[in-house]
Amino acid sequence: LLLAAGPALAQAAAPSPAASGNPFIKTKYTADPAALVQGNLVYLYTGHDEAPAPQERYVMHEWLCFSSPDMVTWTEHPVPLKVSDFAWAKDDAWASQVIARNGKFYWYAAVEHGTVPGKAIGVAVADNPAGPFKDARGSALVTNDMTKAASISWDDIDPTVIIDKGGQAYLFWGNTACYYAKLKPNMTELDGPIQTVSGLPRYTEAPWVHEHNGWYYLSYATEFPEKIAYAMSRSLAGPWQYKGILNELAGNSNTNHQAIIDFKGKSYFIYHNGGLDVHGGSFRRSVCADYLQYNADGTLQRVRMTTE
Ligand code: FUB
Repeated sequence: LLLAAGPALAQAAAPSPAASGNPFIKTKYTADPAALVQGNLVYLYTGHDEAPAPQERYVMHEWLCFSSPDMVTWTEHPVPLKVSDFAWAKDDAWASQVIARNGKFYWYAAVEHGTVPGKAIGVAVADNPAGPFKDARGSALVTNDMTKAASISWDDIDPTVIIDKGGQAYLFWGNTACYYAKLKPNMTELDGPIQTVSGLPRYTEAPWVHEHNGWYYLSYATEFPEKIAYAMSRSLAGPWQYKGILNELAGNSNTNHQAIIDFKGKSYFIYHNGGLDVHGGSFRRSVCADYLQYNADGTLQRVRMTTE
C-alpha cells in the first residue's frame, strides 16, 4: 500500500512549510508515533485508533508499521504486533517505541495488564524492523505495582528507550511522573532501581528521549490539552535543564505525543492531531510531521506545525 503524503515534506527544509500534507497517514487513524531510522529507510510505528465515531474513548488493539525512504512516500507493512501477542495483557495498544540492538529490534509497548491492575509495559522482539514481533519475556517488564502510583491505573505508559554512547540502555516512561531505569544488555530486564526524573515542569506524559550533537533531549507532553516541552542534559541520568515549549496544541486532539528523529540531513518532529477528517479528534488521531530546527547552542526552535 502506497500512501501519498502532501507536499509539505517534499519541499526543502523550512521552518514552516507553506502547504500542509498533514496528517500524512491518510488511510487509518494513527496515534502515538515512534520512528526508527534504519539505513536508507525510516520506520514509523503507531497505535491504531479504532473507536467508531462518535465514541469518545480509546479503542486500540494493535500497532501499525510504515516505512519510507523520504518521509513522503509510505509503505504500510502487515500488522507487526497486537495486544494479543502479549498473552498476559488484556487490551489497549497504547504508546510504544522500537529500538535496534545487536541485529534485533526491541519494541517497548504499554498495554492494560490482564491480572495486575493498571497499565504495564511489555517488550517484543523481531529480527526485522517491520516484524513480525513476538513477546520477548512472557511477562510484563514494568507493572503498576512497581511504581506504586496507586492514584491512577495508567501511570506505567509511554515507554521511550535509548542506548547511550557507552552502550547502556535506558527506559523512560510514566504519567504521574517521568520514571527511568537502566536496561540489561539483553534489553528485556531492568537493571537497577526505578528512578524519577526531576526538573520537568508541568509534566503530563509521553517522554521521548533522543540524542543530537552530544546533547540528550527529553521532550514530553505538558499540561492538558497537551503541548510538547523539552529539557536538555549531557547525561541520561540528568540533571535535566528545562528549555521551554516546542509546539502549541496539536489541533482537535487533547493529546499530542511526539517523536523526534534526524533522517537524511533533516530533523523531524512527528506527532499526532485530530485533523484527518470530520470524525477526527482525541480518539481518532492522525500522525503528522514537521521540520525541527536546532540553534547553534543545541536548543530547539519552536515547531511551527503546518496545521497552525
Ligand atoms: O494513546 C493512548 C495515550 O494517549 C498515550 O499513551 C498517551 O501518550 C496519549 O497519546
